[in-house]
Amino acid sequence: HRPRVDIASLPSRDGETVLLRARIHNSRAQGSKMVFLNLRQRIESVQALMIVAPEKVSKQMLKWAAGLATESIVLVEGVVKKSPEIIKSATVGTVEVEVSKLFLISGVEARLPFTVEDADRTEAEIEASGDQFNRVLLDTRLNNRVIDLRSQTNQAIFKLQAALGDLFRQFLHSNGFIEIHSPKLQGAATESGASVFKVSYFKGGAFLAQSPQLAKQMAIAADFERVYEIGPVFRAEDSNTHRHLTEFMGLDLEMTIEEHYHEVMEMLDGLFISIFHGLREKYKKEIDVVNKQFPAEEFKWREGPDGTLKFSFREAVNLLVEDGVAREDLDDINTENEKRLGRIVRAKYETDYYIIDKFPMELRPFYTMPDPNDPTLSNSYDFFMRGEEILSGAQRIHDPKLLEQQMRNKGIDPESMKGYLDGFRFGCSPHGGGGIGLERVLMLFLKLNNIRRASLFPRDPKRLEP
Ligand code: ATP
Ligand code: AMO
Repeated sequence: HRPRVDIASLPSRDGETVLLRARIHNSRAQGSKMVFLNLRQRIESVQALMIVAPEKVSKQMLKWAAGLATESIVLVEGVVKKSPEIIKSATVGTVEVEVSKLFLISGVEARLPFTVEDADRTEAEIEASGDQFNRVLLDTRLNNRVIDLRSQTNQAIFKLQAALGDLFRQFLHSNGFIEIHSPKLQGAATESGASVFKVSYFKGGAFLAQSPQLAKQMAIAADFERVYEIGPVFRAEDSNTHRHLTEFMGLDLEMTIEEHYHEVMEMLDGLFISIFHGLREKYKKEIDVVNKQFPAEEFKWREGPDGTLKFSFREAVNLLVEDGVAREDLDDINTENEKRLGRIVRAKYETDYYIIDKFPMELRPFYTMPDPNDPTLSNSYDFFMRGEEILSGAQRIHDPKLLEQQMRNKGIDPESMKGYLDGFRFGCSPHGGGGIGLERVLMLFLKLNNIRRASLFPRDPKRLEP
């Protein structure tokens, strides 16, 4: 028994007889004596050649192999040979495999809704083909997600998604954070009552957590000092947009503050910079694969003496006013103006990544710390990529009396959050944190244009399957 090898290793195996398991990406018979099988493993593929030869490959065997359905999984034994001509295409590499044996591991019983080749086709190729039916629409992809996910683009996207989570963990571990797991079944809403899913819970009801907000603050009250969580977040928002999901992956963290809430902002900034570097440096191959289908200007961020661009909410409003937006429309910055701001910032400061600080208090949740110098403002911040929000965070109120008062101001009954409030009544360090949407960061880093492409099996107001 030979060990099975990966397609990626074939260029270094010239002349070897190998065994590999792969899918038939496509096949093409040439007369009755030869068949080309394009074999695929994740983002790798190789051309296999089967030729009728006495004692080795019979005519019947060739006919049977040529008739195997696209997407069948086969086990192939063959000799690796440097391709006679080096064909410059991502799907045909520098070596080919001359097949001596072929076994069917798993066949395809149903008719494919589209092929993986279709799923990977670029806009340029579709335009060139002159056939718009060659384009696989997003809904068709999501309805048949298993086939869609086999595409090179998706294999790369989800490798990058995993890398993002990994880089998040690595950075926080090296800064003394510990991972926590907070309950997703809750007795009360945390962010705002309007966007919470209610589920039946024995004789009463429960809510699905809209964020680990209360739990991560309670972990601080319990002296964990620095905590993070990667977990699902549920939002009952009927937002049918390119950037809202009803369930997404929240990357949350919370930490104590020594002197100033900017310590938290700096930690979060360091986190993003290390994620951007990690992705660009260790996953170039995957980024290039995605860029083929989703061409994008390279994501830009600033480093060096100036560091990440930071400005206040008021300065953000001024930038928009200078650009012609009416000041009356800027009590809050809506999605359209957020994007406009992204374009202004890119043109003026050459960055796709920036931080807005000091949001008006009335725009932020009850647990946000007011600015001690101006209580209409808050010690809070949002982080942006390409003009869209990826993180929201703040210093939190740790004084139980002020917290109760803010709850009442926002129409929340403090009795409904007694366990949380107790944490502060028993004493709690000054602290702050932030929450990041994993799919948003991935979508914006790669410029995928739709958050659903960054979610394995996306959930939105109209989709609960597959
Ligand atoms: P977060 O919820 O994290 O603050 P967000 O970007 O979702 O992040 P929200 O304030 O919840 O911010 O979202 C409201 C923004 O999304 C608004 O700017 C609004 O214009 C836009 N939005 C929400 N729902 C819809 C919708 N159904 N159609 C168009 N835009 C929407
Ligand atoms: P917020 O509600 O702003 O803050 O959420 C934090 C981040 O989560 C992402 N996000 C979403 N992603 C996909 N679909 C959605 N419907 C959606 N809503 C939000 C965004 C956003 O920046 N408790 C605070 C965080 C904190 O203060 O620590 C919170 O949940 O990227």
